[in-house]
Amino acid sequence: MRNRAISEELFKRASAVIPGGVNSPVRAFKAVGGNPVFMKSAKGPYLIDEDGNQYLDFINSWGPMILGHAAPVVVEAVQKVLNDSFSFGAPTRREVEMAELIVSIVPSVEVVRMVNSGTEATMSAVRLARGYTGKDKIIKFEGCYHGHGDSFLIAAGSGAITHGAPDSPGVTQGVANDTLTVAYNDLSAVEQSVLENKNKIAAIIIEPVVGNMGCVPPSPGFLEGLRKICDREGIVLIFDEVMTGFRLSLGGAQELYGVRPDLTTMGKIIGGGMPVGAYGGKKEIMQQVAPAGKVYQAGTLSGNPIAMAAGIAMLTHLKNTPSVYQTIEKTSADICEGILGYIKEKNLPCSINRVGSMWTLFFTDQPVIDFNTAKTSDLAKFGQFFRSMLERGVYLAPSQYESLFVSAAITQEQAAQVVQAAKASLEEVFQK
Ligand code: HOZ
Repeated sequence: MRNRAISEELFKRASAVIPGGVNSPVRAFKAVGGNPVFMKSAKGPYLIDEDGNQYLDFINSWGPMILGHAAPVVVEAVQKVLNDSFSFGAPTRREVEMAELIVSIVPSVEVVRMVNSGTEATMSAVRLARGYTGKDKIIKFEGCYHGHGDSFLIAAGSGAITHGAPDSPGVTQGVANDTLTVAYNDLSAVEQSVLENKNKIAAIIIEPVVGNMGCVPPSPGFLEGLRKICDREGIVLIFDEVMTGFRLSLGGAQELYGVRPDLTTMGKIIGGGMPVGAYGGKKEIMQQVAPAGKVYQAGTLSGNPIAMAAGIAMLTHLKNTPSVYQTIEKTSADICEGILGYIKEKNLPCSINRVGSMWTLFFTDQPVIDFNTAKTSDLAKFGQFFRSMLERGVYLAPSQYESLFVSAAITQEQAAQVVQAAKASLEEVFQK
């Protein structure tokens, strides 16, 4: 057993002054057993904890660290601007450069507004869709998670389901009434909901590839079908690309699947690890945002100059280095095929979903296509697997209902080590 005495001590102190000892529920180990590990530093593919233990990282800050930790290109860009002050509350050149960069990369985005997190982006995009259409209701998909805005904490995935509150207390009935939920990948359920709420739906918001009930890809034709329904009914289609943007391809899931949403929400990679989000889309809709239009949205730190420097460096690097996407695809494929080979050989009740560098090993033999099938997973076995991998120096998301993220910093040799660790852990879990 690894020594984590300092982590244990910090968790004890944290629990006295921070709810649950963590500043975001997904960091807690409640669902997998044990206490969270406190990290001290990270470099490339490795996290190093307060006790000096080293882990190959498959969370990568829940997505942003696509190049691995402390990527020199991002570190240098931040170092260069640190002495120019941290915030102005006035426009800066870097915000213009960032907006131009995003518009040049994300296929459907003509105009973009910077915010500070993915949650802010999704809340703002939905308000905009309501202001633009003059309608109130939204459709979201069961198990999708779009940050912690009230409208989205209905049948929510990620930490909400992990900690047993997919419908959070504190969300008013009025807000809940305006959020309609349907099963992911079920186009006829969407048609039915739209029919029952004719001319009342402002937006359909979706993770085009879900990360928040574990990784779940869209069925062929599903995203295209949503596009058609939205066009026919005058509904704003919002792709939440906070996780998938700049990851599944440079232009995100919308580029990968060739479906253009009306609005896109972004976060994670866009800030290179700094707190950055953005929402953007068709000019006609985005021009409704204040002060161009009347839909109000604001932020003291929006477009923060240090965060913009990190984001510009990250996006510029990705734009100029297509090999990043080849690398993470190959590493992810090698790892998943290696583990899947073992699952088949031993006939284990497990399955893997993968799209590019997002993947989840589910402890169920059912194909996971939506929230209900994700929930057939054996959570106790997942917990055992998680703890075993942690002991073997591999840091996974402490929940079955999360996607893992692969960075370009992982070498072929390290990928092979992860496969070996997974085989040994599966052997332990199933005692075969
Ligand atoms: N939304 C991410 C997990 N699926 C990470 C952010 C968080 O909830 O802390």
